[in-house]
Amino acid sequence: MLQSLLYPIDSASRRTVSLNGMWGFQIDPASCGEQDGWTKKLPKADTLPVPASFADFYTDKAIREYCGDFWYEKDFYVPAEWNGKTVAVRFGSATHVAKVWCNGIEVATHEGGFLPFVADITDCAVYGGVNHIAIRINNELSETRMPVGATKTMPNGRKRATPYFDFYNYSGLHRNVFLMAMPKNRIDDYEVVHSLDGADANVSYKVATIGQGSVEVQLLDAEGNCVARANGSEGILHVENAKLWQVRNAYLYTIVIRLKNGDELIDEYREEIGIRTIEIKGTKILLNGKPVYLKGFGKHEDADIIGRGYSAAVIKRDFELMKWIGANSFRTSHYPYADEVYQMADREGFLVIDEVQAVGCFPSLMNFAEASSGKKVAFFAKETTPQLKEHHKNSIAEMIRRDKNHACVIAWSLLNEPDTSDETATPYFEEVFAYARDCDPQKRPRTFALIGNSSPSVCKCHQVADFLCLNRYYGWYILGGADIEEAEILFRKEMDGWKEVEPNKPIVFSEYGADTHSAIDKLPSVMWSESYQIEVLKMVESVFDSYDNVVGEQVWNFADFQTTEGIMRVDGNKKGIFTRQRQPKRAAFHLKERWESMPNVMDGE
Ligand code: CKU
Repeated sequence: MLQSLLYPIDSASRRTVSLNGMWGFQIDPASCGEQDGWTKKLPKADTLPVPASFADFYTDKAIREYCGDFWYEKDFYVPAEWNGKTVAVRFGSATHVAKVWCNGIEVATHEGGFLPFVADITDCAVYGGVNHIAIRINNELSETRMPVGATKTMPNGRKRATPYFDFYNYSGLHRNVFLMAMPKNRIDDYEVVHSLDGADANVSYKVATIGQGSVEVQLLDAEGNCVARANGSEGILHVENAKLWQVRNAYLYTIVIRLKNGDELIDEYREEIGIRTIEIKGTKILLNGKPVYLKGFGKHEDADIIGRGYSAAVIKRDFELMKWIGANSFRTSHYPYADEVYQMADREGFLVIDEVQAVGCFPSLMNFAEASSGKKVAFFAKETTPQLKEHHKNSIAEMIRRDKNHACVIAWSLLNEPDTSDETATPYFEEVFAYARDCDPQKRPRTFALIGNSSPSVCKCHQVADFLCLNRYYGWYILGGADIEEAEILFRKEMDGWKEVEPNKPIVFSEYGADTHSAIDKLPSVMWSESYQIEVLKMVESVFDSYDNVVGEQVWNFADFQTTEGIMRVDGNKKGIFTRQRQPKRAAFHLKERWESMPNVMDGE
């Protein structure tokens, strides 16, 4: 397997072919496929579109809810002239565990359903002929992998995934699949770190290469003019009068990296990058030295029919809605998103809190509900913890390797709503947070989203975070409906507590909101009605506005989304400000008014 997660491109030396489209698909409940030769051909394949989740195409509940091994396969052509190059297939993701064969030969394995991996098929490809790729995926949940959950076996022998998290366990080939050809000696990876020098900027870069050659780097402005150049695998690009990447006002340069042997070009890689700095000072988050206020959403990759599948159309619509409403940020709750989402965020100037799929670190099927009960559990002191931590760290390394050069990524969220009530969590957090710092050349701020019961007096881990992300449901899970006034009192009490415990740390609200059925409205309001959603927003906003250490609000959720069925959910989570079809609820107009009246960059600093 190849380590580099550079996005596939075409250049003077590289070719990329999309393998999206119809693939063969077959479930393998008996896990017999590998020994029965499915690696070469699926015996009874259906055809399914890639990218997409398989669940919502079918009318049969047993397939929608299928848990276990399943296979995808596709034939594709490798041109004769690629002989002598490194040829690989890059899967944008496979949920959750995958093994890949090319022409019957094993070429890759991968764990973690939300990050890319690259199968090297150089040695088993047929050049100038048709090739076959097969991937076996497993979507079972366990406590040794993330997102965390369990898999139970029903009396009829069928397996059922029981997530410890509040989103549907969508599975399949969710993202773009690319066939790529690259030179054997090549650019393997690169990193950039920005600093400002008056009106100028310095972009220090490092390029990792495979094989011999000399490195030349250029920075082009948006018109294609070269504004800085440097030689060597490490160096500094000095940019005079740099046009900075600003929130909702992004300027993108193109970095062009060439690997050469004398005058001969060996490899060329290019990518758009934004120049900006990000740091935390006291209770402020500073972008290019100026305090920013985050306005936006916790999101999901989730839509009708395609499930968690990548759709350029859905992403485009989401960004248009986020721009319309005056948002400037989002959290990739609860997993790293498709590469193309970050590319669009770079272009549109959105601030992204990039979250790894460390969700469900709470031993309960309804973790998000039970956790608020204050029940004492020690999730990070289990027998499974060492294995889970290994997987967690691997996923962090992969996420940062993939996303480190995106200007939009301003912070890493390393866990969502873990159990922080027991001391045994502290060393786990310390290790994982230090590891993320080591992985990131830009040393971005690190955080995790704190569940309701991780209060100032209970939480044993908040000190490791560079800023706090609070998920708070005052007015919904806590004292909803006619009790909302009391909810506000409790909320303010908690905020006073944070002022004492963490007086010098910024707080971002990474979740708040109320389930709202777009068909229900009532005067006066009741819970679940559109009026009540607005009331909850107004109540929590009045609290945000009274504390100057609050530097952001990301409402839960951007849109209604699918969850496991159950008594807590009405065909999914309905906390969307937009419906699942991406149309506004009434609360959207309230947020638009509020957010458009607030500056992206705070005044008076
Ligand atoms: C959301 C206690 C809050 C847990 N949080 C996590 C998120 O994944 C859920 O969808 C709450 C909710 O709506 O309950």
